[in-house]
Amino acid sequence: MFGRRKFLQASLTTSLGSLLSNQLLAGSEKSKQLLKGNPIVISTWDAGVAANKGAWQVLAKDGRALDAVEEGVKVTEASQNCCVGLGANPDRDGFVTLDACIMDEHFNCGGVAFLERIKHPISVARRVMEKTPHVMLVGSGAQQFAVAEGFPLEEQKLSEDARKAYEQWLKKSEYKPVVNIENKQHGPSAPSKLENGQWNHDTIGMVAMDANGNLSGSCTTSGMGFKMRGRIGDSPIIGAGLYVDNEVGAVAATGQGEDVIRICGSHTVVEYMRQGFSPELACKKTIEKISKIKGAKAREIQVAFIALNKKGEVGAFALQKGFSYAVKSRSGEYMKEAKFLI
Ligand code: SD4
Repeated sequence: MFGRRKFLQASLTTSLGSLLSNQLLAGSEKSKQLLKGNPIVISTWDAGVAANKGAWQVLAKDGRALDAVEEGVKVTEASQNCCVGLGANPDRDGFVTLDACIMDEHFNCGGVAFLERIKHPISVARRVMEKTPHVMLVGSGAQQFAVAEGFPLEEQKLSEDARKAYEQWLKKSEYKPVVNIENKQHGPSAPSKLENGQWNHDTIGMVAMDANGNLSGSCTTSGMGFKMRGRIGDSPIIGAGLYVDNEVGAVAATGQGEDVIRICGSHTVVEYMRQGFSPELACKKTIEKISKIKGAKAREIQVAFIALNKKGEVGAFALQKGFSYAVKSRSGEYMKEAKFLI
């Protein structure tokens, strides 16, 4: 097994890519061999640490990246947190609605959006990919499909944390269903930040390379807290919240979904990597694009990308301070605060 010994000698914070970069001859058979046996996974935010451990159960046994990214984010979906899974914050009508998507090394992809009462939307997204001729199912149709596939329909009930957060939010919100309500100038809006100072959204995006050098990715979220009912973010949309091109790299997004969608964010990062930019620079150039479009309003939002290229190099970049990501490989694991633009 090439590289395992060398890899184990590397420091925890050394990326697989920089370790191998001098030895790789891009595109050669030799380089493909070198990547074999060196799986790596990267995911968003603090919850990424536990999610990566879940993914590692698959990757460590030389399993497929697709299985790893599903198992990994299922850890977050099953945990109690503000922003992923059924325990998360609801929409402004008090219902938790979930978005997710998944993509493999062959451009197969599946997504679900506005899905209610299903614990593991990522697994439903995978079923959409594998068992239907479609890429995306939403709302009651997605739920109907999930139930037909044997996913239990969970009770429609807020977690204790979510109930408290919602009650708190309702106190200050003069709730009115207004078109473009997320835009502050149009009326009452969910705050950009929660009372504890955290961004009022979060998600788990994960990309991985397996022992065969194949890439896959997953993304799952409850979306923006207290969002308008029916609102769908970037997370279930292939090319926006997630994109995988097995010849180039894999990317996931987090943050203000609307601003990721409008530039097909994850796809854009992949295309920058195709042009030869490192994962971090590719993320940075995409963030710059968003910042340019938003102008002064860029300060009101957060957007971040994580990226993994075909050489096993990882990188990330955020619009604002405060985004961190988690990486795990055979050389160890670490959390890192991403560089940011403004
Ligand atoms: C969304 N990008 O719904 C997703 C989730 C999120 O930080 O807010 N992530 O916009």
